[in-house]
Amino acid sequence: MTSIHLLNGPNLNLLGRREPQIYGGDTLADIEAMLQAHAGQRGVALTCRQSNHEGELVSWIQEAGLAGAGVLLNAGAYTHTSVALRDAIAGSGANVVEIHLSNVYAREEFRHKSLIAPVCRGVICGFGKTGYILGFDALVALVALAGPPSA
Ligand code: CA2
Repeated sequence: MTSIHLLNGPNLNLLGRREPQIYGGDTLADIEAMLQAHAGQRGVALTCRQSNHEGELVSWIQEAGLAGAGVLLNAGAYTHTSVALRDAIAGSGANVVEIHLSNVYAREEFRHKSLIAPVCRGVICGFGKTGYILGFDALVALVALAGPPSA
């Protein structure tokens, strides 16, 4: 069975409580429930996790790679700063799709640079929670086409 791990990074546990004009009004639990329903319809196993800690995200990326799972990753602000996440993605062998709720290119300049994008299979941003569905479908297609990732 195809397996996808949804990993959300720092502060995304606050979704729905502040800045709805940027990130929408849904909570992270709402988004995870939406994606679980979608995964169920497609017969895909989905694991959802969130952490504010860089090292925990690194461990989860490694774990997904070892399990042969695809990773849907909203790394939050670590997107713009984390060499550790970049190295974890590059070293994991996992297919990783980077997603963002907001259009980071329409925001502050420091959000225009992603350290992880070059080692991800693709990037989706600016579509709000719909981006999670788009990224999920892209990952499922990638995993189906590619077969198991190389060790
Ligand atoms: O647009 C995205 O999904 C981001 O990954 C969100 C990050 C931001 O640092 C990235 O540049 C783009 C921030 C997530 C913070 O989420 C909050 C939600 C509600 C209240 C406060 C923060």
